[in-house]
Parts: sequence; C-alpha cells; structure tokens
Amino acid sequence: MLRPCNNHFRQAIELADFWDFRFDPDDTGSVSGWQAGFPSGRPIAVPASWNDQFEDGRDFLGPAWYQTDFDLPWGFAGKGLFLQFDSVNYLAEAWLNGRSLGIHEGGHLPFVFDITEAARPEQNHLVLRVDGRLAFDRVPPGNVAGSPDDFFATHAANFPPAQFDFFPYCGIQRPVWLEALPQDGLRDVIVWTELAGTHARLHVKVERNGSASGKLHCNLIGHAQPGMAEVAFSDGSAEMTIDVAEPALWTPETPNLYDLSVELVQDGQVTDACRQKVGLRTIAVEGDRMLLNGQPVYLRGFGRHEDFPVVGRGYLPALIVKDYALMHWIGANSFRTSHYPYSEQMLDLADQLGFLVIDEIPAVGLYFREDGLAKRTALCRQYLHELVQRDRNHPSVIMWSLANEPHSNSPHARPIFEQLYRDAKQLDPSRPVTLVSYLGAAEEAFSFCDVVCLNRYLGWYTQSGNLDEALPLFSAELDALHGMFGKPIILTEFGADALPGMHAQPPEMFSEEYQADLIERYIKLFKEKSYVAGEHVWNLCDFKTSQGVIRVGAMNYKGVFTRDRRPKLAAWRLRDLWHPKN
Ligand code: GCB
Repeated sequence: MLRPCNNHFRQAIELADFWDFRFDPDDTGSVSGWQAGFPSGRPIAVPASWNDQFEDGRDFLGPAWYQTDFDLPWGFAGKGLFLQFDSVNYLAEAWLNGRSLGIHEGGHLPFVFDITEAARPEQNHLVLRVDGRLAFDRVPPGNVAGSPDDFFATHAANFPPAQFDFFPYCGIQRPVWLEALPQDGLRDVIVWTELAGTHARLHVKVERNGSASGKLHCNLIGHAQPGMAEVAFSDGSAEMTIDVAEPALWTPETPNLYDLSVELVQDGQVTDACRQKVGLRTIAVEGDRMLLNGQPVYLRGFGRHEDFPVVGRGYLPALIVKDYALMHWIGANSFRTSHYPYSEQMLDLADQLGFLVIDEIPAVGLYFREDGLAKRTALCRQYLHELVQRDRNHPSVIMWSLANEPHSNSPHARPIFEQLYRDAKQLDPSRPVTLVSYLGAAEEAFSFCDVVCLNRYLGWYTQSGNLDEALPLFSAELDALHGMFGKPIILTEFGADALPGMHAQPPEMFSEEYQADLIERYIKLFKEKSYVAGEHVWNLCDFKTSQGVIRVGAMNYKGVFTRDRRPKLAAWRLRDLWHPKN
C-alpha cells in the first residue's frame, strides 16, 4: 500500500478538524437511517479518541457516529478517489452520500475505501459508525467473564472489562486522508537489502494497477554512489536489484537513509511516481545472537503505549517527538509497539533517529476457548498481513511480534502460532519473528520462533518486595530457558509501579527507590548473560487503564516517566546505566 502523498501525480488532503459526533447507546442509528446523515450531533476533534473529550462518555465504547462534509479540491476530478483511515478503533463502517463504502475490523491499521463512484464534485457527506465494544470474538478480546482464562475476572474485576491492561480508547484515532490517484498507477513498492562483501544490494519490487505494459524506473539518491535502473512490467509487477558500492549502512548510531525515487513510464511518459525512504541494513538471528549488518546488536529501551490525557490514543506529533527526545536522553535505542501497531509516523522517526523496533500485532490477551476461536485466528492473520504490508519498508522494524502474553497453555495455541509464524515468514522472509510470553519454559511457540521474548515481574507480582529472593530465581530461570531453546532472549517487560513522589528508605514497593532498584538489579543481571539480546523496561511512561483494585486511579504506574513525561528516580538511574560514561 502506498502512503498518501502529494506530487505531480498524486494528491492527498487530511480531513482533520472538528467533525460532528453522536453516541448511539440504544444502537438505533442504523434503523433510523443515520447512514445518510444524523441530527443533533456535537463537535468532536478528529483525530483523537472520543473517551476523554466529553464529560459523559469516558466508559462508553460504542456504537457512535461521526459525520463530516467535504468538496473535492481542485485537480481531483477524473482521478481515482480514495478515503484512507489510518486507525479507527474498533469496527468501522462508512457511507458516502448515503452509499455504503464498506466495513473494517481492527483498531490500529489503515484501511482504504474506493469512493470514485460515490463522490460528487461538491457537498459530499461522509458518515462513519464506530463500534468499540469489547467482545469475546474480537481481537484484542474483552468481556470474557467467567472463563478460567479471564485474568481480570478471576483475580480482580476491571471496568471497562478489557482483557488487557490499557484503557480501551475508541474512535478515529489517526488521520483520515482524501486521495486522488492516477488510474492504473503504482500500487505498492517493496524494498529489502542484502549485503555482499563491501556492496549492498537493494531489491525493489513494484506493483501497479492494471495489466498494461510499461516500465519501472528507479533512482536511488543519497550518499556516495547513487544507482539507477529501468525494467519492464509484466503482469502488473516489476522487480530490480540496485547494486550500491560503499553503502552508507543504516544502524542506530548512523541512521543513514537513501531516497528511492520510483516512476511508472508509459509510452515514454511518466504517468505516476512516488518516493520511498530506504535504509540499507540486514537483520538476522544466528545461534543466541541477533545480528544487525552481521554485528551483534543489543536492545535497550521500553515497552510503550500511545496514551496521553484528553487525546487518549489519538495521533499527537509533538508527543512522538517528545518521547523520542526522552528515549534519546535516557540512552535507549529500541522499543516494542506494545500492544498494537503504532502510527506510521512514529516509525518514520524511528528510521530517521535510529531506533530499533519490535513491531507487534494487536493480539494481546488472546485466549483459546473454542467459541469464537476461528474468528479470532482469522483476525490475527488479517492484522499480520496488514501490518507487514504497512511496515516492511521501515529499516527500524527489526522483528515481527505475533502476540503479547497469549494464554497459550491450550492445545489450540501451538497450531495457531505455527500458522502465524509461517504467514509472517511468507510475507517477509527478511526479518525474525517472535512472540512475547509470560509462560517461560511452557511457551511452546518459543521452540519455533526465532527469538525468546519474555515478560517477567519477579520482585513485583511474585516475590513481592523481596528482590534478594527474586533475583537468584530469575537468574536460574534465564539459564534454563537458554539451555532449552539456545536462542537470544529479550526481556520485553520488567518493572515496578512507582507513585511519583513516594519515597522509602529502605526501598519498598510503590516507592521511586524500589522501582529504580528493581530495574537496576535486573539490568546488572542481564550483563552476566551473553545470550540476553535486549532489555525493555515496562513502561516508558505511566498510562491509563481500566478501573480495578490493582490500578490506583485507573493508572499503571510502571512508567519511568509520568504520564505528562516527568522523570522518576528510575529515569535518572537508567540514564546512568545506559549512557556510556565519559
Ligand atoms: C504485563 C502485560 C502488560 C501489563 C503489565 C503490568 O505482563 O503485558 O500489558 O501492563 O504486565 O504492568 O502488569
């Protein structure tokens, strides 16, 4: 999928503004004909989650309705017209001028509707119904009460009843684009790198709409030796390899990016074009090491959330810049998109600033009870497909994650993850694939995934308050896991809640000192284990959750920064640990 952009052939405008909005608590909008437009709406900001924008809808998860009007800008007429939604949580159904455009399920990946037929030059009326309700057959799931798999119902009921530990924000959460594209233009560009001695080979595959002949013309711009090549399309696709001598490789320390200019040439005329940022780098797993450009690489960083007051999970460019500034300040080089794909703009900056990303589908809290299992599995496969399609050209993305903490002690789990693993490798043979688990030795997926990604809370949920007891147990478990699987191990979560301003000497749980000590002792332990390939503290920042007795003020306080991005003691401690001393 090519991203919305503006050039001589392609136009895109963002439909950002105040839209018109209405809750539909009785779910009567459809029978009342709101698809063509609805009365008595109120203004809402787009993009942003709806939950924190009003005083009366925080815990309301849908259905709700959005509407807005637009005229076609100059130059759009006669082109292929599309609407792209970058992220709508969870189920979105759209109508233009009363005509159905389609439905998309899943909250964090883009989808596109073709509106060429439905659009008018003026006064287009766009309506969107969004249903964010939690249900057992959705992914991520919710409302699984009564099942032995329901951690929250068994241990501590929460509200809204999400099957995961973050607030189930809803709505149009990322930009909406109106696009005008050439008929029979470019559809997709896929790039990947191979290193051969002192050369890099950039493989480029381009797909176009329509089966007309035509030529692909590529130009790699930037650094020492640019490359140009031309090749003919056959059956709508064309492939070429550009050889780059003395390549400026992409690494976290030197995030070199080239510009690949791609042109579709028809009868001697350029009829479509786009640009793609390219980072030349390879990523591989060999034995118990992860290798970036053939060199061992170690991940220092965080699990995060897209989460901020008022906007909820809404796209906020200034917050993205701020979070990278904090991660840079603290000495991090990496993060995981826990527990759903983040905005593509976040990945653009990871490419540019040199961050390594574990990219995760929104399969958090998965459980394997048979009812709804086929649908949940199909959704995971769909998300994986959409994610790889969206993110495979980002050099920052070094690994796909198939799930976070699935309750996979069920005979159904293994075949499902084997299928997802095969899917990932088929979609993208160039990256390792993992799954993030709390099960440890009992996680069967570790036997076929490329990297063991483990979440651990010894000294917090177990051995509470007793780090002296926790650390030796943890050390023994890590050695045993390495003995079993012989793969790199990344600690994708560890940490402790710290209420900002709470202090204790000797350190005790919930104090800033206890959080800092736990993190420091874990990190010192990892240094003793050559097979540990990375450490991701949970979490970069405090974040909003459902309400429940283990979440004071509906917050998870495991951030080393507060929700408004102020450092706790642990942030300073990490900075000392992660920044090489002068
Ligand atoms: C986990 C989950 C994460 C939670 C975290 C916690 O294992 O993966 O979503 O927020 O623990 O703080 O309990």
